[in-house]
Amino acid sequence: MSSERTFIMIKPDGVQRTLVGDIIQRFEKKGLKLTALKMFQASMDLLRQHYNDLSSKSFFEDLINYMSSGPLVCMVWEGLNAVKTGRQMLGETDPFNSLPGTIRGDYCLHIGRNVCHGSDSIDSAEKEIYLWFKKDELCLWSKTTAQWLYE
Ligand code: IDP
Ligand code: MG
Repeated sequence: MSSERTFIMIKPDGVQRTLVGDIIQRFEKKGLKLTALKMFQASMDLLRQHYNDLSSKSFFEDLINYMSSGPLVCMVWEGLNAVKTGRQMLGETDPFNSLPGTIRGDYCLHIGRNVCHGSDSIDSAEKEIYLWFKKDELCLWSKTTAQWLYE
């Protein structure tokens, strides 16, 4: 069984709009394994590192202000195809293009308030996990239901 991991982060609008429980439940029900979880308000510095590849975009400073405006819920979810599965569950970057049934399709309207982040590749997932978590914040545990999730 693959142990791919992805970094999922509920943004300040997701926290304010009381979507934390629902978003966690979606990942839990899907069958992915939660291996790290923490809530805190990030510095602009950390967010600038996280969104480094977007630093030339016109919306970059607004994005950093938005993301640092309140607490975030940071998570690591593990399982088969975790990265692509996470992206499918999120929907498209612009909620308008996101199908109903996805997180962004169900819960938001505007690209600048799209409630949740998910890594876009295995490489960026590994970088993001170690940007946001210390090694000892990751929990190693076995799911007793694994035999009912994987053949
Ligand atoms: P992603 O979150 O779906 O991976 P990215 O292109 O990596 O999308 O952009 C990161 C975040 O930047 C988006 O989730 C969104 O919050 C914000 N963003 C992206 N494009 C725009 C835009 O055109 N206007 C405002 N905010 C944007
Ligand atoms: Mg992205």
